[in-house]
Amino acid sequence: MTSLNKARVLILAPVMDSLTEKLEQQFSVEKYFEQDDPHSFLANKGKGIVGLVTRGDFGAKNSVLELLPDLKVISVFGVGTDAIDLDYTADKNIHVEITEGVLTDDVADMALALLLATSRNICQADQFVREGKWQNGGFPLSSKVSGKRVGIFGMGQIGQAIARRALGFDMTVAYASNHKKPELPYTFYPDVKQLAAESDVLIIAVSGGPKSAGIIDKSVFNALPNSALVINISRGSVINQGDLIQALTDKQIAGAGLDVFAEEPNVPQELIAMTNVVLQPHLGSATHETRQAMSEKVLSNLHKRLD
Ligand code: 8YV
Repeated sequence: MTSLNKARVLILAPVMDSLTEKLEQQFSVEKYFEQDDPHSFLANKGKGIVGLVTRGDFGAKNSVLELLPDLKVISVFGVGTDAIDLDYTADKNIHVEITEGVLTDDVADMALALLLATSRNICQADQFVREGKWQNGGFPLSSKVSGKRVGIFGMGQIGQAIARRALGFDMTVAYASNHKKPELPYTFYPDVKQLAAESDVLIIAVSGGPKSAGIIDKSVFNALPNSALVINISRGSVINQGDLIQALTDKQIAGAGLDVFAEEPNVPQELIAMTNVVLQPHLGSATHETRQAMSEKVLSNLHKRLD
């Protein structure tokens, strides 16, 4: 295909270089984020763009989509569609495709890594050794993970992968979600507060977006035991971040492991100052293998709708 008859695709936010290269080979690519005046660029050249590539955390604003009258597909590098108005895209017949399936394991692994790191004080103990403090005595005891009760909020693919891993640690698994999944052998609670009351660890694995925004608030932190840990690998928006900071400050919960935040990449100073909190810069799916698989899926999802 010559560049003249290649489908026109807009990259909204930077993605991996190797993916950008492949997109440039297979499509006629324009980059929104490199434009001096992105609005005028789209107002002049938006017509004829049929594919859009964006990241799960970045999404696509309606103000951008309105300038793409011929758009057929948004290919998301990720599984989150919370930053896309799905009513709008449905109304305009724009397909929204995600990198489903390929990042489940990594995100579930991250949930367990955060759980282990938080319970067993892995980061603090690493620091202790590096700072030469071991010479002066041992490190304080931590909390056991195996055998504890894990409550998983959200039982989609990622929630189920976390549950399978937790079983490997002899944990008791319960969950809260919109619907009971009768095929799963775990205890179901229709309400996350009930789940919290019965959990030593609460792992947030629900999708982001308006329906889940701020659900994990002070009423949930009140319901959790004071020894509980909260792990979030989903979206920062699901937790009321102010309530979380208060619950940690008041020792209503024992610690938190967070891969996602309300306003990334900004992390509140209060969380940074807490030693019982493990922080990650949204790395759930960030392995070579998975990012490669996600890239391939972004490309195949575009071809599925544009060829
Ligand atoms: C990615 C994500 O980190 O899948 C998602 O929705 O948030 C993550 O897997 C993100 O899309 C890439 O920046």
